[in-house]
Amino acid sequence: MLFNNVFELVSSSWKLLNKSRKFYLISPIATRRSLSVQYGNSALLTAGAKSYINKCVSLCQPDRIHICDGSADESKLLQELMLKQGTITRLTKYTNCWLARTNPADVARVESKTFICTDRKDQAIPVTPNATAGALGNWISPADMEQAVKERFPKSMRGRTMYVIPFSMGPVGSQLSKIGIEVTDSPYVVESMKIMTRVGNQVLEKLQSNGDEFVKCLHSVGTPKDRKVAVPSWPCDPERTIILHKPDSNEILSYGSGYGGNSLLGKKCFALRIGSTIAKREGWLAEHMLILGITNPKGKKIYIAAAFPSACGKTNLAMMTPTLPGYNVECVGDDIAWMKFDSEGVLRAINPENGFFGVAPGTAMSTNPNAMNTIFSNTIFTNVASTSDGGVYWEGMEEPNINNVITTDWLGKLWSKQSGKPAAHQNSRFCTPAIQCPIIDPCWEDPQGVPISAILFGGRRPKGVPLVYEARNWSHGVFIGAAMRSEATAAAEHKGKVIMHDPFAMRPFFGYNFGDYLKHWLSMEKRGRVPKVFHVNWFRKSADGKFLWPGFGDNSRVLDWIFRRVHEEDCYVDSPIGYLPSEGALDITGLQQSVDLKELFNVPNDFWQQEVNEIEQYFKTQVGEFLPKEVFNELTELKKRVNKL
Ligand code: GTP
Ligand code: SPV
Ligand code: MN
Repeated sequence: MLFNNVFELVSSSWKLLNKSRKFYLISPIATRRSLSVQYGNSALLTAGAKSYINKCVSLCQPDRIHICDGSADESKLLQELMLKQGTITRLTKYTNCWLARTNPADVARVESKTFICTDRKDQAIPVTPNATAGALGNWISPADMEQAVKERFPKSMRGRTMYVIPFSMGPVGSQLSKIGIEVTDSPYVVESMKIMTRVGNQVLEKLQSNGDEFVKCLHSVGTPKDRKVAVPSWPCDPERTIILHKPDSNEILSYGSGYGGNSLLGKKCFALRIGSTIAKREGWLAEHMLILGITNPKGKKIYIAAAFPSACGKTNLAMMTPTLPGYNVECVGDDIAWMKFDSEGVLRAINPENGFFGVAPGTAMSTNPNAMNTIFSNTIFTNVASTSDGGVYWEGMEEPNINNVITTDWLGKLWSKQSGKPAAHQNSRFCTPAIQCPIIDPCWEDPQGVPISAILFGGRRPKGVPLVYEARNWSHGVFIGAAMRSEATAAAEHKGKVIMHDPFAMRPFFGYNFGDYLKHWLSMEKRGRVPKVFHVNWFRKSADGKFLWPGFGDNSRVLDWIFRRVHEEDCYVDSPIGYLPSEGALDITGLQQSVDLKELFNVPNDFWQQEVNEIEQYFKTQVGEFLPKEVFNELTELKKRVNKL
């Protein structure tokens, strides 16, 4: 057990006792510090929780402990504190809304500093002679992880309060849900976790009855080695940031960053990386997918899950307003799906989250009115611009009054459109309760989950990839997921617009070897009735660089075709890459702009020959012997079909 080792290294003989809501840290070596629980009820803690907190206290040595109860009073307290520290400002134009400006060096996930720790390297990533570092995740040995922890966490919470956040991923009490405890020194993380997950005493009560099983999540914003905190209102240690996962013991340790997926550990770290390893063990799927319900004009409803890489349109699709008359879309989740076959062989999905941590730029009444109608109460905005009337602003927001107010950009500097600089950071976000979404699905908290009829894969493909095509069968669908590529976005540290491989939109989020992940996906066919699989691309561009497809609400036209295919309507034609909508099958009646359908559905020979070669090269160099033969066979078949083009 890594923690025990670290614990022993730091101070083997410290003990923490719980006496009538007080912790006493007792050291037999002279010093005797008492550590008070300044907030919360420690009597509710299970033995396992106490022991974990004990270890975190010994390691990080905070000055105070705060056990979160998830209440509104607690939020008030922490908001006041963050106001005083300058971490947030109040957005007076709205109700209970806040703006945080981060250290400009801490604005996105850092994939290169994110590691999976297993005994053997090939348990975490495919090991091949020519693999590119980080292409399918990063591995760290147990010894190196221990060293990394030892170099960063000891005393990292000195002078700070340690917050203990008991949280549930998924509705409390659902068979599909899992519990975590995040220990952090950031009140911003506490308030964000209270939006993004279910936090509070009900979770501790559940722990009492579930065998005290929880994912251990330790987070510290840290302090730079030279102790010079560049932005005191947003402490962090970008140089030494590291995000560590130990699937064997369900542990996460994150140091140095307060931002998004680096610090809200329920999200990518737990629900995807640790989640995917638990899912593998228990026979289900933890995926980077939105979940939506769609009802057709006849009143028939299906649920769809869709995997697009970060900043590629999940939130927008999950909340879309269909332009196709008679259709209705409802939102179950916008980022993560946990899916499991029930006893009848139906694939059921829950959204393990409780809120949306959505990309702000581009969010507008014209593109995503449901998001706009969600986010102006009880929301924490991060790195957007603010206006002198107490509001927010970002690129694409369509703010008619923007010229009548003074705007301050995400860096805290006066801003004007003429400056040519973006007002909001490209990866600026809103953190908002899901329940406020006007189209939240009536079953979004159903403990059974919702039945999934179709799975979509997609990405930003400016060239060659049609608007939509359907997989021939399950293994072809798994191949399409494995072969996914997309333009890099600002959600992580990647620069430029290179087309990156991002299989299943999970490249940064696999908790175990991608080859084994593919085998697990292939095995689903034996477990129940698998959904139909599709690939979509809203982002194809014309020669002059304009999007060929209007996207957003008009994506309902694609969902309509998918809906009909799920019901086996004969509205497709075969193509080398999969099934395409047959002539006239894509409903474009009432489309506001003229669309070059020929270009949008073109499958260019030279492009696909190149694409196939690229996929082959990728599989060879990055996945090697770990690639299941079924997936290799799909590639061979595609190659044959494409070469006949
Ligand atoms: P993460 O939260 O990082 O996982 O991102 P996401 O997949 O939820 O992406 P999101 O829906 O926030 O979209 C990211 C960006 O893509 C926003 O700026 C959107 O405006 C833009 N976008 C989303 N859907 C479409 C679309 O159909 N067409 C076009 N052109 N842009 C879109
Ligand atoms: C993503 O990058 O896919 C996100 C944002 O959803 S973060 O929570 O930072 O991972
Ligand atoms: Mn995401």
